[in-house]
Amino acid sequence: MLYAEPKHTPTIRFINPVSPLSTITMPRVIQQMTFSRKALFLPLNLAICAAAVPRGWQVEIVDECATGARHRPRGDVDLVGIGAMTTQAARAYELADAYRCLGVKVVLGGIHPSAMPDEALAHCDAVAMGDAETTLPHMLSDFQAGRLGGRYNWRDYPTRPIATPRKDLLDPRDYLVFNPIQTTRGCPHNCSFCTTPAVFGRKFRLREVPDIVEEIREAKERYRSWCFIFADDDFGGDHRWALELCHALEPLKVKWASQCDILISRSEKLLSAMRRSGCIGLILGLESPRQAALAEARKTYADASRYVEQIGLIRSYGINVLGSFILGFDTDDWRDCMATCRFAQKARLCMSCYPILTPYPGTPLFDQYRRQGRLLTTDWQRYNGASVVFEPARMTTGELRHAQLAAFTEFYTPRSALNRLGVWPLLWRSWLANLLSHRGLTYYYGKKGRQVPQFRDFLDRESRAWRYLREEQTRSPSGRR
Ligand code: B12
Repeated sequence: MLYAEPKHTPTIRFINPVSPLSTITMPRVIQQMTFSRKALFLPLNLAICAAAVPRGWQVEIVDECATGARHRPRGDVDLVGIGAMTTQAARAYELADAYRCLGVKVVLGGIHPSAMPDEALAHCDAVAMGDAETTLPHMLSDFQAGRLGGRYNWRDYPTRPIATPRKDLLDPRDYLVFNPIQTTRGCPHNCSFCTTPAVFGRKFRLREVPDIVEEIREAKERYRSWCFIFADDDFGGDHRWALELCHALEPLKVKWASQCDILISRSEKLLSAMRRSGCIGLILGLESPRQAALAEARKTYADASRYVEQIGLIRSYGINVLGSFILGFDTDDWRDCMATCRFAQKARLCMSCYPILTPYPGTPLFDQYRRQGRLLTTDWQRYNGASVVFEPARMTTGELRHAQLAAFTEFYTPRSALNRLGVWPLLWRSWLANLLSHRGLTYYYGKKGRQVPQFRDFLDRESRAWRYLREEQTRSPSGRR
């Protein structure tokens, strides 16, 4: 009697590496404040990779940010796929090396390997540059034919539509944001610090509207989700398409927030449709209230002198504005950083953030600082927006970091929140977020026995805060100056 060999179903394991110095790994205090959610965002990149795997494969996702433990490589799979933003690169390489020692083939993908394919190839068998929807099917068929290797660049193949992520492979209880949804990909602008145009080009891609509606409908039914984050670079990159999407969202009766550019304020028709479709907030990449800094960042489409008016217009449609600023441009000194914080307060932003300028690999800024010999480190873990990894022009590294911390603490004081948010109408979500941010910051400094950083410390270099800064600078590898 002849027995047929049982058919082997190949297995691919996708891994989201932990990144201890970044906000994707939640600090314990935030875990406690958020009903013990383990990670901030569901790893959308890997859920989409899983959706791009052809039939006939078994797929699993390991998210180190959610398991809370470092994954121990095991040789029980056929192929491993690891995704990485820059802060995750070191751990991604460590995992890739360990799997290859076990004889398991590894592919690396995501933003960092796309920007640094040669560096990544030293740790894996093949690197995916750009969209998994386009590259992964070719990689898997090459793997099965025994010829997997080298670079798979999405630009070399016909582009495929943005896939619907396999969220069923992850546990909703682990994530604060379980339903990030990508509605567009890419960005039509070309800012010098931004990875998106540098790595994915400036072609702005739009997802099929019925696919987005279906993903939301399913999330409502299956996970009882009612609030969604559109994890786009620029939701408003194409106003006509955004309008079409808003009309399709209206009957779903959900709330949503996204990220977009200030040019959204040009179209009141769109703002009104956004509000009707459930938009409650927008993150705007404002970068700086000074035109000189915007010019330096090649953000040529933005006019800082109109920011207050444009923000006011967006807010008049009942849409909250979270402003994202960058500190550390060559034209910034500490007083400019303070002016940025004061601007955010004056513009009555509901929330704001102040990452330190970071020259991500692949960007024109990275090339410029490398040419100028101003990169202080290529320890990618520190490319997290909270470390100074380059030589600033008009501040020391310590001053820049102190200005960032002062901006955060001064923006979120209860008095600042009262001036910005008022008491009526009660913006309870914004109030809650502001109070939690303030509480988190004071708890952090209290626990460390540190004085809360303020801008006035710059005037008193003998203060306790300043002494701490000097000590920290001698300890920190990037605190050379
Ligand atoms: C949502 C978001 C976040 C979330 C968390 C995201 C997460 N995954 O946990 C939060 C708010 C926490 C966050 C924080 C930060 N973020 Co962020 N974020 C985003 C945003 C808007 C969407 C991310 C996303 O889900 N994209 C959707 C997925 C599907 O896209 P993708 O990751 O590119 O994946 C595709 C391909 O790359 C590829 N792929 C990806 N992985 C793999 C793996 C394999 C094996 C294969 C084959 C293919 C593959 O296929 C995928 C599908 O096509 C992006 C913008 C963007 N364009 O991605 C910025 C972005 C990723 N963030 C960025 C930055 C700078 C940060 C911060 C450092 C900001 C700061 N200064 O504080 C922090 C820290 C994050 C960190 N890792 O340290 C940069 C990353 C730059 C870089 N070189 O790493 C981006 C690109 C923004 C930008 N335009 O510069 N972020």
